[in-house]
Amino acid sequence: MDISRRNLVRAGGLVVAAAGLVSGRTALASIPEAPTAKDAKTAPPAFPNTGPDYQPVVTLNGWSLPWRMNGDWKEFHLVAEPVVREIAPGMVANLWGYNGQSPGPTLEAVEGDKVRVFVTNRLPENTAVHWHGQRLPNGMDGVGGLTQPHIPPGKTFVYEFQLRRSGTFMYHPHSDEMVQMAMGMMGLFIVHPRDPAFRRVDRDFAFLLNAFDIKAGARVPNVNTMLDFNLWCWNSRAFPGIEPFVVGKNDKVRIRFGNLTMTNHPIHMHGYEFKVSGTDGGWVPEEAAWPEVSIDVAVGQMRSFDFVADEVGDWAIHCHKSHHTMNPMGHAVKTYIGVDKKEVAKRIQKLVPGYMPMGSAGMGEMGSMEMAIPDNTLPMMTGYAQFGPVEMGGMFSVVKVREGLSRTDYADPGWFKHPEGTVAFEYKGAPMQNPPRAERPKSEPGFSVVDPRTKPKTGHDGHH
Ligand SMILES: [Cu+2]
Repeated sequence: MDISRRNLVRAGGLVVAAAGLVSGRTALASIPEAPTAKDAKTAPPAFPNTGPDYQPVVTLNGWSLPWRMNGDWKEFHLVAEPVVREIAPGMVANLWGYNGQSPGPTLEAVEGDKVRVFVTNRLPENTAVHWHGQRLPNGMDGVGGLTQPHIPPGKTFVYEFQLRRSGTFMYHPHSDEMVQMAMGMMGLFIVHPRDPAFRRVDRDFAFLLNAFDIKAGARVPNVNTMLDFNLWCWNSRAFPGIEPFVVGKNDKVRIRFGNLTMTNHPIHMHGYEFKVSGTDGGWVPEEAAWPEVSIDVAVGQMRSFDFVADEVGDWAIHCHKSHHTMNPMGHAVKTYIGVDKKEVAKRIQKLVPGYMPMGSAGMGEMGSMEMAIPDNTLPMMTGYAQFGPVEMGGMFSVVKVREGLSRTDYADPGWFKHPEGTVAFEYKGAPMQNPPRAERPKSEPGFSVVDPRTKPKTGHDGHH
């Protein structure tokens, strides 16, 4: 992660000499620096070196914005601007975001903090920033036209409020919202509890769900799309571009996510039951946190769940809507399961390079097919792991739980080494008694249709 900055300390704030309570406008002689990120790697957690202790979040394929202290105000600077974002290797998109990336950087602060956020508008149109879920004075709520004038291009506005409760929040425009969110403008706002021991975990991950409609070969999202998106993303990344969740065995883990797409997403994690610990309305009391293996997150909602990572392995985590674990190429094809199209496909491919029939045994074979696709798009399902193609795209990643990781080690540990005898294996014993239909002799009696009228009464069919 390349975060350009001159005088900001990565893990904390530069303390500016200004004592006592700074009352709003009087101390705004200078504007804080606005660091930018140039790539989509996951930044390591930014541990605080001033103020109360907390376990910082790890933003998937993202980063947290450094701040500076000005008196007792924590100052951040967001710059709304056009950005170029890699969605996954092989595809970049021209989006709008903040500080060089979409989503913008994660803001992290502590319950009770006074935060001052400078927002500079480098877009070609007005914007405004809404602090989704926060308790704040109405005039700081960021609804352009309703609670404040829109921020015109070239201008900087200042938001000031005290963080009244801890939890998982987000920020997004409330100004030409349909266009600006479709272009990728959004970010996470994590407020940590004042008491560092409260519901503390060892690893705390966060991401936003977002979706784009970018035609093959194009780079700019279609902002008028209502439902038919073709890129289902976590933090503007699609599998295999989404980094894994790297976790140490027996770590307490929290995963937080918010949904800024136009549909709901049942987020499913393999290998564990987890407890739903928070919504954007706040913490679910520990005794009321309910167990799940999938939790649906509706549009505009945030959810967090907690678990103890006591099972090592490579555990899939994904949206359970199967079309949301797919990338763009190939959705327009017809269904031909059961039809052998190999020969005809070869002939069509001579005329139409890149022609792709849907698999005649399913679509799985597409995952391993070397297929010429147009520039700047992604194959429908892709991603390789140690046993072959994963046949997934979109909203999919892997929770990699390993023994012996240091507390701050988030580096991808590679694929899980399964203990001997713990991987599903091919049966090589005696052949089955009822072989698959294709292998059955035509004369096999078990094949004949039983006429229900002549079926003998068994006495167990429930009527007399
Ligand atoms: Cu989904």
